[in-house]
Amino acid sequence: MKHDIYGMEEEFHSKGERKRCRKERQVATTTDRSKFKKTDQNLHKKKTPSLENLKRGQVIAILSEGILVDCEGKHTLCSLKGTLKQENSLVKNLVAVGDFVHFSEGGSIAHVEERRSILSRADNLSRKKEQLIAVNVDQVLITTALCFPPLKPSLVDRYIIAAHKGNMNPVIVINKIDLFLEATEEENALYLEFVKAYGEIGIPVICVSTKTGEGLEALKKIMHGKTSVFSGQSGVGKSSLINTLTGSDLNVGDLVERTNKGSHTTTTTHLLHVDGGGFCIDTPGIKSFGVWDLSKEDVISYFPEMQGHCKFPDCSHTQEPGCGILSMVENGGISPLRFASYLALIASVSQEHRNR
Ligand SMILES: Nc1nc2c(ncn2[C@@H]2O[C@H](COP(=O)(O)OP(=O)(O)O)[C@@H](O)[C@H]2O)c(=O)[nH]1
Ligand SMILES: [Mg+2]
Ligand SMILES: [Zn+2]
Repeated sequence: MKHDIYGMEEEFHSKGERKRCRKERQVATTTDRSKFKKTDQNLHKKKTPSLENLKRGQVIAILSEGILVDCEGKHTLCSLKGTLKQENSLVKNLVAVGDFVHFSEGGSIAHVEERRSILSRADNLSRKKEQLIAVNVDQVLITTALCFPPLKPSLVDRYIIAAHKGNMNPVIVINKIDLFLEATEEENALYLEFVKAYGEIGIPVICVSTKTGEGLEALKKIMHGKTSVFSGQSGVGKSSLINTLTGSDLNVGDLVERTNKGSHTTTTTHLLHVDGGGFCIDTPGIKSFGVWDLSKEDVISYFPEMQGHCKFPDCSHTQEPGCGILSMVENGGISPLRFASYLALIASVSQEHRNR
């Protein structure tokens, strides 16, 4: 598996395993009510929602009017039941596209099923809340453009970390490769270096163009039978790609012509069928992407190519003389793009700590 070359799979599972055990213990203690009085037991019973007479469906869009749920092809506009709303204060939105929910005839969601994967980010404003982008997804298609807007490796690395943390595979999609002839020398050099750097760490990179159709078959193949979420900056061509691949009619924005600021044509997240099997999710462009719940110590674990190369136990690998990682960067053994991302992440995580 591609993932293994990256060296993350094993670590990921062991972390997941630990989490699962912890969760099981928690569940065991909260459900062991034997030491409580009978009245207390009855109270507890009332809180557990009964799923009788409820329909099961999947959230396919979050609209301003409500939560759109698909149940065997029939769409129902739903809302969250009051009791659900108070449950978890650390999460900004309790339901996300991809969620399997149980709802009443009138459209009241009483239960959200456990998720197998979660793509989330730190909420823009407070950074103290987790914002769910999409759930129950197999892979994150981290979408970028060769240029317009410029390729941003540090943003790609944040998405890679979020994908691994949330139990999904990252795949990089570079769109607009038809612009190679129009791009500047620097832009093309960055593009070629980028493809090499991520190829070396074992993350699939697919170069495509919705204009010429190049690479679309390879993208289709990787999406086949899976649920994929297209994420990345606004204007890279996520909606254009999805329209081309699914024949849907999502709004496409003209980044340069419409406004100077960059348009945000996609404002809601949508889940769509892929021909021949699978689903894909379009997401709105976001201005900044902060990885949720990432500590300074965690950062290095997402850079497997840097591990085991520094002999100092307390080294930050940012400036220390004699640091093995710094000398590898100097000798070209570690990609300067990846190392720049590492530095940027360490700096932003330290900053967030100070702001707390
Ligand atoms: N040159 C070029 N432009 C593209 C390509 N794909 C999309 N675009 C343009 O990029 C702009 C943004 O596309 P859109 O799909 O709205 O991007 P999104 O914000 O990521 O959903 C639109 O003007 C598209 O026509 C491509 O492969 N090549
Ligand atoms: Mg869009
Ligand atoms: Zn070091």
